[in-house]
Amino acid sequence: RTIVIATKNPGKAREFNAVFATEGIQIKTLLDYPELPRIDETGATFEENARLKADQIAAYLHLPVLADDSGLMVDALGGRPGIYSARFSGDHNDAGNNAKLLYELTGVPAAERTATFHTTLVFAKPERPAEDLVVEGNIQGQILGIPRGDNGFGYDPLFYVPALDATLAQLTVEQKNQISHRAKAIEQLKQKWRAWIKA
Ligand code: ITT
Ligand code: NA
Repeated sequence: RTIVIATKNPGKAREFNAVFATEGIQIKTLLDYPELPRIDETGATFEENARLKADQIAAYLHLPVLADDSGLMVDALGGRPGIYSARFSGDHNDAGNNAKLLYELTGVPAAERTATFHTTLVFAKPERPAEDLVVEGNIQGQILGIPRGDNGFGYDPLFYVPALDATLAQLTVEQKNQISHRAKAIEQLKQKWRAWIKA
């Protein structure tokens, strides 16, 4: 069985691979299909953006496609960057996005630096596009003033999880996959798949 993950983000690809490898499901990503056109994320919500990615790639490849749209909501920033997390600093660049986040939170005390990381997943089957599956997952944390850890990607070095006394970048991919926003969404998806296969 092959599923295409509609992502060009190697960090996401690594996490999906680590989960699905143990399930006997083979993963491809858009990194395996460099000829596909870019999908413009013009939606107003995570779900709309994930659906844009899933439906367009499923139509191109005629394969089942799972799309991930994720983002960081920082309470002190009124929920920003949210759906604009990938482009927060103006271009799609982790270092720039993290620098922008630190700058915007200058002087905000630790107790007020609470944040939520969110993932929405949309699973689309090319033969039944109206019957896609939508799931989501969240994790609460705090935005540090100084990055910690070298694992993960994106905002992980700044996203501190108090219960673990670690940032997401201080976890192995297996540890992150026990607790993350993305892992929770994937768990929901697996449950829906089970119900769907039985139906
Ligand atoms: P695709 O659309 O190709 O999947 P993307 O990186 O553009 O890749 P998003 O639109 O979901 O993905 O953007 C989310 C932003 O948040 C982007 O800057 C990511 O690097 C970052 N991000 C997503 N998941 C993350 C995670 O688990 N930990 C840290 N940062 C994450
Ligand atoms: Na996005």
